[in-house]
Amino acid sequence: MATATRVEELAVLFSDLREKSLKSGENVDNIRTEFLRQVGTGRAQSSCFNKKSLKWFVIVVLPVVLAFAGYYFDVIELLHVREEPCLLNVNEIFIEVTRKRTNCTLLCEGLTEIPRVSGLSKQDFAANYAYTGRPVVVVDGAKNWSAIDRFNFTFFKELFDKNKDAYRVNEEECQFFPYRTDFFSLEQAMNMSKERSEWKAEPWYFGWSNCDPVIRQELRTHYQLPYFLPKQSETSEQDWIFMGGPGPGAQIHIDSVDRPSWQAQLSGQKIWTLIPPPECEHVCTPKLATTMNKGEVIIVDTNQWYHSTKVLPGELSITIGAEYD
Ligand SMILES: O=C(O)CCC(=O)C(=O)O
Ligand SMILES: [Fe+2]
Repeated sequence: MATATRVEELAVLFSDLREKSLKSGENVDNIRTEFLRQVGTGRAQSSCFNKKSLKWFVIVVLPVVLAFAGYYFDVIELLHVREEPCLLNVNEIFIEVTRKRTNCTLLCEGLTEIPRVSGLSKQDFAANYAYTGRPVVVVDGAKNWSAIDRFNFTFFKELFDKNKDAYRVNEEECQFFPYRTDFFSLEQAMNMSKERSEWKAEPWYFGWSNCDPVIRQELRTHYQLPYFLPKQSETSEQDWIFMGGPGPGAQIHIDSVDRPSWQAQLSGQKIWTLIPPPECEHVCTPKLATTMNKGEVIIVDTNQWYHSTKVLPGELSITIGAEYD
């Protein structure tokens, strides 16, 4: 069966499953909570089915799916996914099945482009963007942060060289996304050849969340909570850093994290493309895109928008971000 047809069939099957679960009164929150308890919250990672994910898929997730799906669809179809290991990502399947329904009016009605604003007051932010899911770029969001001058590949490498233990902490407690590279860990990525780090060898783009307190403290001396976020707005303990040169960044995906996020562009330029969830297709503009320049902050609810990124020619793109309350 052609890959595209298989993907379409699976999309229909999962969409069906989701609808039927909802209609039969199943509590999506429970499925979601159980799923997140088993695998940990996180951004969708572009990994394929591997031995580990297959193990928990078979032991934990499959019974849950079977319980809810029952005889609604042919399970064999699902198992076929293994024959083409990169066809679907197990995280993404379950994010889609358990994703909460979106309020499309709030999310995107009348939205034809991502607004670019400056001098955004806390009140304006809270009323129009913070919890509506409406994306916005705050062009002066990271103005005057020393991170803009300080953060580059060498800065991060030296920081980790001084705190080697942080690699272990991050590996055990946080996430690393290699995207299209062959890196399997942050430590390996940070130890790439000088030539490659200077963008003179194979291209790279990767991201990670930081769980190490020493690294966190050092990073936070170079940036603040964006000024338009309420003071009590708890910025997550985990900072997310995405770094890489011109070319593809994150492929299109949707996340299952607890809260919406902000992300500041500290170096280079990156295009964000946002696609509304399928249930909002009749209300939303089909695709929104914006170019992030140095010093700008984007607000996106990555749980509601499918999103992808692409670095423009020029400087290395470096961003930092976090979830907010
Ligand atoms: O910045 C990127 O390239 C991807 C960011 C992302 O996927 C996220 O923040 O959820
Ligand atoms: Fe994401």
